Amino acid sequence: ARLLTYAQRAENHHNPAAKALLETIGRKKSNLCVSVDVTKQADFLRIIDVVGPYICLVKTHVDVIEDFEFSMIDRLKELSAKHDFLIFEDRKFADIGNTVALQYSSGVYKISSWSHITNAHPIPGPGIITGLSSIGTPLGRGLILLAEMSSKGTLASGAYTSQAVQMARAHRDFVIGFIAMRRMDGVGAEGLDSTDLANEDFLILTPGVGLDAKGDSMGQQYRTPREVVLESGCDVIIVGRGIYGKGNDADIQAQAERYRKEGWAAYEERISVQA
Ligand code: UP6
Repeated sequence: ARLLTYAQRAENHHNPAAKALLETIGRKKSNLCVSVDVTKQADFLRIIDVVGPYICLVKTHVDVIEDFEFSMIDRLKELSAKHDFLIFEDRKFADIGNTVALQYSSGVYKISSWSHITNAHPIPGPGIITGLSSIGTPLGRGLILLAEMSSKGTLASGAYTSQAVQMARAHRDFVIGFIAMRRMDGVGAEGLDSTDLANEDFLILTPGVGLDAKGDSMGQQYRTPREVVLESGCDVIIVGRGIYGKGNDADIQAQAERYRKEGWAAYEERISVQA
C-alpha cells in the first residue's frame, strides 16, 4: 500500500470515513491534517477557515475550548463543506466499552454526531472497539487506534504496538488505521496468511511533525514531513503548533501551504520508487 496512490487505495476501502479521507487527499493533493489546539471558539474557527483549502482533515480537542457552545460545531461542519475536509476529534478514548460508548455519543460534545474519525487507546482491550463501534458503525464513522505515540518515553512500543495492530485486524470494518510513527505492515503478523497481509491497508496518521523545531519542553518530538511520509511510509501528517504556534502565527496560510507542499512532495517521491 505504501506504493499505491491515495486514489487507488480509496477504491479498496469499504469503511465510509476511510474512503472519504483517501478520496479527499487525492482530490486536494493534501495529506496534511491540522491539529487546532486553541482555547477560544473564534480562534478555532478563524484558523480552520484559513487553513481549510490546504488540508484533508482537521483534528480537534474540543474539550479545550473555554467558551464552547454547540453552535461552534455547526460552524465547523459548514467549514468542512466549504473547504472539503473531514473532521477528526482526537478524543483518545481509554475506558471500558460501555463507558466509551456513552462518552462518544452523549455528554456536552456528542462527538459521534459530527466527527468522521476518532481515536482510542487499545489499553482496555477489544471491548473499547466494540463499544465505540456500537455507536460509530451505524453512522459510517472510522476509528484510529494509538499503536505508538510521538512523545519521549512512550509506553506504546514493542509488544504493546503489536497487540494494538492485532486488535485492529480483528475489527477491520471499523478500525481504519493507527496513530503511529511508521507503517505497521507486518507488525504482530507472525503466522498470518501473507496474501491477507498484502491486502491489508491501514491508514497511518502521524503527529509530531514540524519543520522548524525538534520538540518542545514537555516531551513532544518532531520529524519532518519527508522523514514521516517518505522514509517511514506514513499517510497523513498531523501538524499543530508548526502552523499557528508563536513565531508561525504571522502567516498561518503560508505555513499550511508549506506543510501541504512538503507532505505531498514526499508522497509523490514515495510512490515513484519502484519496488
Ligand atoms: N498527538 C501527539 N502525539 C501523539 C498523539 N497525539 O502529539 O502521539 C496530538 C497532540 C496534539 C497534536 O494531542 O494535538 O497531536 C500535536 O500538536 P503539535 O504539532 O502542536 O505538537
